[in-house]
Amino acid sequence: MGQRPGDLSAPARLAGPDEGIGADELALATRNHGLPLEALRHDVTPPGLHYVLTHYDIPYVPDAGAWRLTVDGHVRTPLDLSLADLLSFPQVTTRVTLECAGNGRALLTPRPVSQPWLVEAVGTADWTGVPLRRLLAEAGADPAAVDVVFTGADHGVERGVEQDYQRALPLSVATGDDPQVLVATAMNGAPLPPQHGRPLRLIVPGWYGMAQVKWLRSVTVGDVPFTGFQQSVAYRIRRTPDEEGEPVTRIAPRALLVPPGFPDFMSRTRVVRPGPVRLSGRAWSGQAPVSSVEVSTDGGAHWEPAVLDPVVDGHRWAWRAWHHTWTATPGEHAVGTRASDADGHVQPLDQHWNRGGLANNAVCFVRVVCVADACWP
Ligand SMILES: Nc1nc2c(c(=O)[nH]1)N[C@H]1C(S)=C(S)[C@@H](COP(=O)(O)O)O[C@H]1N2
Ligand SMILES: [Mo]
Repeated sequence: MGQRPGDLSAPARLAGPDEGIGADELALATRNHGLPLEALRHDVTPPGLHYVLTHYDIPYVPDAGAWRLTVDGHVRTPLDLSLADLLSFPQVTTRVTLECAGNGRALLTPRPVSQPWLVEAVGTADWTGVPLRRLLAEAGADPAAVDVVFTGADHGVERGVEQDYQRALPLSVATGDDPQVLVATAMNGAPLPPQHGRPLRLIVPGWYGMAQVKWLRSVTVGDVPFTGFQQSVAYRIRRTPDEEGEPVTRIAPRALLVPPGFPDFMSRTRVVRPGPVRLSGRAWSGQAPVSSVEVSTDGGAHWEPAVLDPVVDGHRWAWRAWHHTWTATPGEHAVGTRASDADGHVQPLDQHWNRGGLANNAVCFVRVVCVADACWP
């Protein structure tokens, strides 16, 4: 008997009580990098600093001109489009904060063994492309259809299932205008870089990363619910292995801090001087607009309101800046922030643990040591 792809995958598992990050997790972490948190200072994340997550390999696309995007399934007229065809439609640019649903996973106890994100799986870009609803209207999607399935050009095996990366959206979301879903061909005014989906990707503002299908090659309108691996096995909130679980959809609120002062190389502990320290950062939610940000410098015992900057130029799907002045006193401090949104969602202090380590938006604290003077050996 030959080996089958299914034999290659280890089953999903949780790390043991004192089990450190394994070589398998490290291999994923070096491929899938986060946003260096000091880059939270930028409204739009500079090239190369946006987080990256790719399940399999980044496809090699030497000639974007040869790429085809098909729109088929339950449609009146199937489409077969080149990049040039897509660029002939009216283009829309939307500033969007993307966050991986696994952000915060490695902070959970027990830790689900997977891409071990701390809190840095986030970034903001200006995405330009054709509204998906325009393409679905052009093809004449059946209004009675259920799901629209998006297929990427990347291929792999995951937990024993060989697959193309595929995700679906309900037809109402795919054709909706709040948010307006884009088939994006540009990131920050330039063609998409290979790691972000060259030459085409889906952008679903407000939804977690798994919905943002990169290297998009087909859009298929279906009359039955999509049950592919990334929809019905992965990306579901489950506490036990056997339950059906809730699907992961929109981004829960989160605020993050630009690490104050300067870091210790290994521990990343921050060092500040006594006196006023300007704390700043970003906050976002895909569920409703962010309504407030609070800051604690004592590990969550007391909270003070931060100043939340206005939404910039109508960019409602992008993170917002906040700031707060803290008077630091010598000693050790645990500095954290939490966001609330207009629908009453507040970042929890306790983890909402689930087996996939998904949508963990628990507040996290940064260790800050305040010392009066430099005193180096
Ligand atoms: N084709 C394809 N699209 C994909 C993925 C993938 O592995 N293959 N990963 C998804 C996940 S889980 C995330 S978090 C986002 C990351 O987008 P980025 O790398 O541009 O930040 O892409 C999504 N789109
Ligand atoms: Mo992700």
